[in-house]
Amino acid sequence: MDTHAAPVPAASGAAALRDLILRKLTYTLGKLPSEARDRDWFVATAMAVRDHITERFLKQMQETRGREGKHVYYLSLEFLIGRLLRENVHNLGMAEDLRAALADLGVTPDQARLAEPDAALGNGGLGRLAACFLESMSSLSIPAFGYGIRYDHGLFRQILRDGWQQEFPEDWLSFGNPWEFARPEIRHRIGFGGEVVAEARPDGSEKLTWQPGEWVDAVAYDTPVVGWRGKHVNLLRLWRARAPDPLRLDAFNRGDHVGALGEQVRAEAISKVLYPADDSPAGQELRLRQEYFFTSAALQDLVRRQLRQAGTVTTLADRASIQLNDTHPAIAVAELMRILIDEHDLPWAEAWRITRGAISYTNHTLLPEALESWPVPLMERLLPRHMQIIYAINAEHLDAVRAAHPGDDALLASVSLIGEDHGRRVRMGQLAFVGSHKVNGVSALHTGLMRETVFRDLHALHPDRIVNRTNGISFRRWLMQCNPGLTSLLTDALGPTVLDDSMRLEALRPFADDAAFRGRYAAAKRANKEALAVLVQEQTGVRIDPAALFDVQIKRIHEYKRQLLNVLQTVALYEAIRAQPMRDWTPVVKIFSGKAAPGYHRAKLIIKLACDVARTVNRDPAVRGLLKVVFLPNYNVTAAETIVPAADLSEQISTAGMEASGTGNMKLALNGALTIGTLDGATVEMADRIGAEHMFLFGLSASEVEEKRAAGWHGAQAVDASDTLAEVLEAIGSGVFSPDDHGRYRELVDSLRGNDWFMVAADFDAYVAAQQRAAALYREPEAWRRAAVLNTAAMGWFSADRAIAEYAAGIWGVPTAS
Ligand code: NBG
Repeated sequence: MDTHAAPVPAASGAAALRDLILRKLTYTLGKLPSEARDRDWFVATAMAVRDHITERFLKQMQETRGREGKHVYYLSLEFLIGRLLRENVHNLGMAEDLRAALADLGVTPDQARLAEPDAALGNGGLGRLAACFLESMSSLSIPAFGYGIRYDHGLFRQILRDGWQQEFPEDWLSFGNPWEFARPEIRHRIGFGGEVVAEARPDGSEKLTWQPGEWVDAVAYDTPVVGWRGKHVNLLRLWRARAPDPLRLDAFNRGDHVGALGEQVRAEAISKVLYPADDSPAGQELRLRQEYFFTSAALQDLVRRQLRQAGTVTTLADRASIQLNDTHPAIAVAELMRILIDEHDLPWAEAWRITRGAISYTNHTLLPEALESWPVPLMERLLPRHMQIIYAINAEHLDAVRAAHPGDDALLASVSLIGEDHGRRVRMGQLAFVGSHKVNGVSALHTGLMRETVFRDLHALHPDRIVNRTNGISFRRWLMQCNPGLTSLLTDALGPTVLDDSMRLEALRPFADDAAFRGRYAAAKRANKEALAVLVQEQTGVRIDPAALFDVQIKRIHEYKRQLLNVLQTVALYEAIRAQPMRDWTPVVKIFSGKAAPGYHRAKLIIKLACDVARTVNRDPAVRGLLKVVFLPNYNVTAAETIVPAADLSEQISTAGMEASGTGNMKLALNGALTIGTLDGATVEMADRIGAEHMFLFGLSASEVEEKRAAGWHGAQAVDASDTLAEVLEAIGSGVFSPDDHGRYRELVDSLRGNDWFMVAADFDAYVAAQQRAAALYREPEAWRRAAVLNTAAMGWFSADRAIAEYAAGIWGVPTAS
């Protein structure tokens, strides 16, 4: 047989696609069309589409064999993928064929599409960014692998029971995953625990080797990621944890049926759930096991590829760029050193040169609680050899600092990889910084703050290391697929090349002054709002009027994101309408959606408050037709795809200095929502491009927040100065919205009168004023639409393609083909 034969082509055209889907249904699923459910149609369709992707992938492999260039390895504990059918079909240019093929089979595209589970292997922005980035790497033909964990259960399903968040396990894999290839033959052994033993080399020197006490296997599952116009395919390789032995047969035969499975359960717990609660020591240990598990599997995998392609590890840094998505994979610094030194016998200095040359690190937050550190005793027990290596890296690092700054003990303590503040802990941010050639923040403001705050001293020692890479979003998913109405308007106006080069959106500016275009733009928005109104009614039973201003806040629930500020303003508006019902009010629908971390009680209380306010407001005839409030449960990528195109107003109201970038801000503005926001994260750069006059900016700046905190700010000062705020807090605190439990929000309200850490009270009046400006502009529809068009026009730069091209050029040193 000719082993170089080309792969069998997946026939193209609607009729061939129909036959392929039917074959999948018949022979892979074993079903008759008459018995097939929507889910079966989805699986059969996905498998047919996957054939097309696979064909391209195999051809590409064949064409590049023997001359593989540098690869990018994107290591991320999270990939918030969502559904893939529409994205893949769209990128392959198969949408029309598929519609015709399914129609022939008596199925609508939506029947198949809506049956796809939402793959939620991430929490929020960080994981969604990783998913957008993978798609852009394929679209720019950058050879890349995404590496992560194939969690059995992704982010929990949120149910609101009487306004309280409850978490239920999510089950995205229960009917199989038609996008992935299981690769049982691609398997790496991951060690834990045990001891380090010293042996003498023939030359008398000492060689240290790790003898783990426990092994877990990492098994690969590959999901192909096809880029725009089907140009290039990369793999997302997710690892599943398996025990090397499926059970202890001796114990089983002794009758200990449960104990015989103990090791298997312990091993497989690693890939069981996304983000296990880490408020217990066992939870912390599991989290560290997850991080090491996938990092080690990824590094073993890429080193094996390096050896296969180059025959030596010494050129690894020329052939591999390893991007650490936050500190979760930061143990890579020590693991790569271990592999190079212990397994490939490289001298320390050379191993260090390769490690730093290959690795780079993205920081995604300055919040102290999110900066990872691991107790030294836990590291010593779980990863003893890595702990030795970290000590050795630290010794060398501190020697260099001492030589440059003799006697500066405070500096040494600040830059050390080991922190002494809460017991001895390994600081993963510092480890990632020291082990990388580039460290990046995700917006200009955030990068500046990294240099001034968490990494100030390290930055002074290595002034060229920190660079900025402002985030971007996939325009394919967040414009073309989720908003086909607006997209066809844009291609009509600007030509189809706008689909390939988002900067061409700039040419939309003159259309802002074209009344006929504005009319079409408004009609597309209106249709999207009607679709959202249907979803809202289905999910909450509340009817909303698509003519009203849709004011949207969708993101994780967190005090710094200040959903609370939005709720307070809602209450203020509610009371104002009740007091003066006859005024010329702008009808508003407040739409909230988002999940709170299961252990974050304050965030859950804020959800409850939003729901309590919603119930009171929606029942009150005095505000009927003027104000509605809804909290949509179980926010995920799929829900966002309906909400984003329908929003009029985008809430980006974080305490300045605390949102590293934000990416929802970009999605919403691109789809023509006007931003009400603080000068935080990438919203600052959006304002530079959109023009502050087409946004509703308000509130303290990051430096003003710092100054206020330093001066001992107390929210009571703001309450004393604002009758509106005082009344709102009085109403909430006294139980107007919680008649069943008057005291429910007393403590929450007290915290605003107290140190008001998130500056909710401090920014309240300015926010209310900004909301009034928004409501006033909405009453001038032509002016509003003009601003909306200008928002869309200015957002081209925030494409993930631009962001990835910047990583490629300045961090990875790989070429891009767009
Ligand atoms: C988040 C930030 C966002 C940012 C995303 C992606 C973490 C740790 N950080 O502001 O809060 O947009 O990362 O960079 O999830």
